[in-house]
Amino acid sequence: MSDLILTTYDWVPDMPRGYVRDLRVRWALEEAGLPYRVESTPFHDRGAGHFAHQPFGQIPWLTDGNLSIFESGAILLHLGELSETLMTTEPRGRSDTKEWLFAALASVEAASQPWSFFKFSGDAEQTPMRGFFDGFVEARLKHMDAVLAEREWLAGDFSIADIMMADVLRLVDRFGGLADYPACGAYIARATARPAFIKAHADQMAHFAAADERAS
Ligand SMILES: N[C@@H](CCC(=O)N[C@@H](CS)C(=O)NCC(=O)O)C(=O)O
Repeated sequence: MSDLILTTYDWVPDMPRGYVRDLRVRWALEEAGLPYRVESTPFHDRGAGHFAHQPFGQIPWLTDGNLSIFESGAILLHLGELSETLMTTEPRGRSDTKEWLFAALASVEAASQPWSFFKFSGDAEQTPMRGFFDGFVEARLKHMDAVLAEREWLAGDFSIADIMMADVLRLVDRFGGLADYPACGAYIARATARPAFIKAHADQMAHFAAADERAS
């Protein structure tokens, strides 16, 4: 039996399927060819056992033997330590990978997540706050587009930084937010064409579809 166990919800509503953050972890595990299994925790009834692994009652978390790790960024860093396919051992490339992994979370997702909540909720009212978040995400995308126009992957070879950045940008794309940023769009297209992404995505969809079947 594998030591690596990824935990996700047993079920989620249709809307987030294909975008639930266990996908980042599945993707990395598939890229690295590391053996793992997936376990479920209840979406509706989040007990003390869940909070012991993830203090906000969220998913994903990964256990590796006696280690339990939450936060998708920390999980990807952990997997990067296990596999040169995910993070080079060369110092400059390693530093670049970490830099861009954090940039994906703290600079791009920090802007894109509140923006996507507006889209998600269908709130199209042009309030000052809405305008602020539109400008916030546009400022990040403008610079990401310039960066991605010049390189295939963020830190030399494909890495955990690309898994994170592509997954963050994918959600913006879902709501049509990349129309003016062709290099970002092309980057997502090449990242999501990778067999490891295709498998990870299909596995997540199948996981939640199986929950529907059990309930019917
Ligand atoms: N910063 C966390 C965010 C985790 C997160 O937002 N997970 C979502 C699923 S994609 C979740 O559990 N949502 C349910 C909730 O927040 O109650 C990470 O990257 O792991």
